[in-house]
Amino acid sequence: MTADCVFCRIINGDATARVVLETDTVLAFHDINPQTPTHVLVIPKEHFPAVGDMDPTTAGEVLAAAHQVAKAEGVDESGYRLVFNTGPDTGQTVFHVHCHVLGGRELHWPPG
Ligand code: D5M
Repeated sequence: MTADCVFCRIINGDATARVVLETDTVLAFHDINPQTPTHVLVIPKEHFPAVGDMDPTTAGEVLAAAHQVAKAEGVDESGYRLVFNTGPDTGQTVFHVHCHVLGGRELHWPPG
């Protein structure tokens, strides 16, 4: 728990979110500023600043949950994209690692 972290506040119930999935170790909720019809964030409940800080077990749990979210949101067959913005070049704004689950429309490649 990091006091000034918005995602830690969601985990602790001190801030609200539209939760999609919760396990003992992971929480998934709708992004406040959706970029695609499906835009859900999957986060570990433990505070890690970025993807490289997670241990492999936690990283695996986040990925498994992301796929479960895609199924629950009905985009697992049409397709979805998982994104971990990491560092200044990506515009990462929240330094509690989060996996963006993006889908529900055709996504361009390469990304902007
Ligand atoms: O993206 C951080 C993402 O987190 C961005 O898409 C907005 C989202 N966000 C920020 N605050 C909230 C709350 N309170 N609820 C839901 N979603 C939120 P990044 O990868 O760091 O650029």
